[in-house]
Amino acid sequence: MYTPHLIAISVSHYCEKVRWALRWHGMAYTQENHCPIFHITANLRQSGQTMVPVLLTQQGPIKDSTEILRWIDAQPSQAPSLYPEGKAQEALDWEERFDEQLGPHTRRWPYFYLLQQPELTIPLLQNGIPRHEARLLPLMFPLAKVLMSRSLKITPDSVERSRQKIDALLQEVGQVLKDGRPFLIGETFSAADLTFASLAAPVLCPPEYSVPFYTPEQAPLAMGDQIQAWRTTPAGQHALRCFQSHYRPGWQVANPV
Ligand SMILES: N[C@@H](CCC(=O)N[C@@H](CS)C(=O)NCC(=O)O)C(=O)O
Repeated sequence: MYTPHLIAISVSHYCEKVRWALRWHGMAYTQENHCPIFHITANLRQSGQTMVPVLLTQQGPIKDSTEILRWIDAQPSQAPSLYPEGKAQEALDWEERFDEQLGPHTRRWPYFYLLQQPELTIPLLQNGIPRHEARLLPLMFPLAKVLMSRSLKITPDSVERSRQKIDALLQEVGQVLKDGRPFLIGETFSAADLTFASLAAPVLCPPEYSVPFYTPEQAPLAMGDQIQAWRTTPAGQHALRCFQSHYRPGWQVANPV
């Protein structure tokens, strides 16, 4: 019996989305976590490309968090489907929207602040990664900072645009929830809520997240204030509630392995 193997960047919110789905369905899996840059060789070797998450399965590597969720959801499980009958397309539409329009911005916006704060960021990236990566990371940090700023296209203007996009999407989600529905597609928790909560996590810092985030108090002032403000929005509250009530912990890690 082949156990699926997850290749991840430990702090990545797209990887958190997959971890959440694996645990939702109680699926046994093994995993390896890397910090950015170091993930490249391990991933290239095993899946032929660099982006994570990747789930290695008996059928081969599955890339892209949405493809992975759909594969996990199609396996035998006691848990309710994340794509409920009759609402599957609606859940998938939300999921794809969050993947494309939320995830990139909730990554760029915090990294703008974090890459200027090695004392906060290095321990965050060291969670769960191999010891040799953890030891090399402080030496590599200046290079990682340049490469990540470039690949995430971090500039003061792009960061402000990301802040506005996060704001707009949180407002839209708040509007949808205004009729009192407990979840985005109605009465049932689905891939839509799971994706929204996972991908919003870097700007809300839920305490349940697999990797212990910075708290708003530890973050630089402008960042901490914005996190506090987003936490109090109806959409922010919804994401935090999903973590409290529908997140199945199982991999909390604080040290290099
Ligand atoms: N659409 C992809 C996005 C995944 C993604 O952006 N992954 C980032 C980490 S958060 C990544 O692997 N970046 C490094 C790289 O591309 O080499 C998904 O849903 O899985």
